[in-house]
Amino acid sequence: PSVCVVGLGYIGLPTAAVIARAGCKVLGLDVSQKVVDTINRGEIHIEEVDLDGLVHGVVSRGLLSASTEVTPADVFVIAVPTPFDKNHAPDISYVLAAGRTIAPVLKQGDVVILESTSPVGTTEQLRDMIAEMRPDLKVPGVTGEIPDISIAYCPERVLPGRILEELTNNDRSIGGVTPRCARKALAFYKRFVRGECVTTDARSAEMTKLVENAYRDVNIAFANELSIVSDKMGLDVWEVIRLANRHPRVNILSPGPGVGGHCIAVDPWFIVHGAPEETPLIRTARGVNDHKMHHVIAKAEALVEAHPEAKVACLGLAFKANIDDFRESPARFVTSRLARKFGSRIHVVEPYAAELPIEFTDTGAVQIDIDDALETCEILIVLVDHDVFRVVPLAERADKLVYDTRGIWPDQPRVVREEEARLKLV
Ligand code: SAJ
Repeated sequence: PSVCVVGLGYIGLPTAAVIARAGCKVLGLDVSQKVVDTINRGEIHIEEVDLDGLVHGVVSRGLLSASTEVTPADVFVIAVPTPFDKNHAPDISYVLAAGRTIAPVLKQGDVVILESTSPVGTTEQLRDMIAEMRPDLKVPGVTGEIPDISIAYCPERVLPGRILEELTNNDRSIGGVTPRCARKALAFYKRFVRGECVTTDARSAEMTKLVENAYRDVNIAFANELSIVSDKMGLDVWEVIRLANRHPRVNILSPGPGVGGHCIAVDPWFIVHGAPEETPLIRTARGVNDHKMHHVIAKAEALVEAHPEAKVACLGLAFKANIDDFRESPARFVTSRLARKFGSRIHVVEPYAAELPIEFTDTGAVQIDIDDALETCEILIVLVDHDVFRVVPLAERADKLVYDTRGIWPDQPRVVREEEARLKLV
C-alpha cells in the first residue's frame, strides 16, 4: 500500500523510514518546509541512533519523500505532538488538524491510524470529525453498515536511543474503533513489526499507552522518595535499593535528579485530567518527581556555597543516559540554575552537546571535557549516568567532593553526606 505519515518528528520520521524499508511507498507530511527539504535531501533534522543512514537509504531508493501537501494514500499514520496546557489539560489540536488535512483525500478502503499519545476518546473524536467533513463516506462505528474506511489507535512505545530497534521488535496494541478496523490496522503493522500485535478497542489502546508511562512515573517516584528519605536518615539509597532488589519480587527503579523527556512527565496528567478525583497516586507521583529536581538544586547549591574556592563540574545535560536529547531535562535545568547563581565556577561536561544551550549564554559557565573536569574541578555533581562518566575509575575521583544524583559511583567515599552533616543539611 501507499502510506502517508503525518508529522515527521521523533516518532513520525523513524516510523516513516521503517515502513519505507519494508517496501511501502511513503509520503511524509510536515508543516515545516525546512523539515521537508532536509528529508528530501536524504538528511535528518533529529538525532537518533542509525536513523541518518536509514533515511538516506530509503530516500535515495525513492521509497520515502516528504511534502507539506497531502496526496491520496491507502494508509494514513498520524504521529503529531499532543502537549498539555498550563493546567495540564491535554491539547489534541494537532491531532484534529491532521484529521482535517487528510479528510479531503480519504477514499474507500483507506485506513487511518493515530499513533500520538492521546487522552481516552481522542480516536473517536477524530472519527466524528472525519464523518462530519466527509458525509459521503461511511465511517466506522456510527451506523451498522460496513464502513468505507477504517480508523484505529496504535500507540508507539519506543525508547529514545533505541527507536529503530524497538519500532520493529516491540509488541503493539492495536485498538480499532470497531473490531474490523483493528483487523485492517493489524494487517498493516504485520508488514514491518516483528513483535506481537494484539488487537483491542481504541479506548483501551489509548488508556494502555497512558498507563505504561504512568506506571513508570509512579515507580520512579517511589525511588526518588526513597532517595530523599535515605538522605534524611543518613543512608545510602543505592545500597538500600541494591539489597532490596535481591528479593525475588522487588524491582525498584533508580532515583535521579527528576523525570525528564516528553512522555513520562506528561502522559500521567492525561489520566489525571480524565479522572481527577480518582487519581491521587498518579498525581502525587508527578509531584514527588518534580520536587526531586528542586531538592537536588537545593543540595547542590548548598554544597557549592559551602566551598567558595572550589571549581564545580556538572556532569551531563541530557534527559537521560547516552543520548543527545536535551529537551525537558532536569540535568539541564539544575545546571543552568547553578550557572546563573555561581557563574564561571560552573564547568559543564556534556560529550553529547557540541555547545552549551542558549540559557547558558552570559552566565560565565563553560563547557569542558571529562578529563579537564577531573584535573581541575574539586566538586563533581553527577546529573546524567552517561557511560563515559560511569567508567571513570575511583583513583581519578577519590579526592573529589561528589554529589552523585544517579548512583553511578557506588565505590565513591561518602564525602557529601559528611559535608552535609557538617552543614546541617540532613
Ligand atoms: N528515569 C529515572 N529513573 C529510572 C528510569 C528513568 O530517573 O529508573 C528518568 C530518566 O532519567 C528520564 C526519565 O526518567 O529523565 C524518562 O526516561 P525513560 O527511559 O523512563 O523513558 P523515555 O521518556 O525515554 O521513554 C518512555 C518509555 N516508556 C516506558 O518505558 C514505559 C518509552 O517506551 C515510551 O515509548 C516513551 O516514554 C514515549 O514516547 O511515551
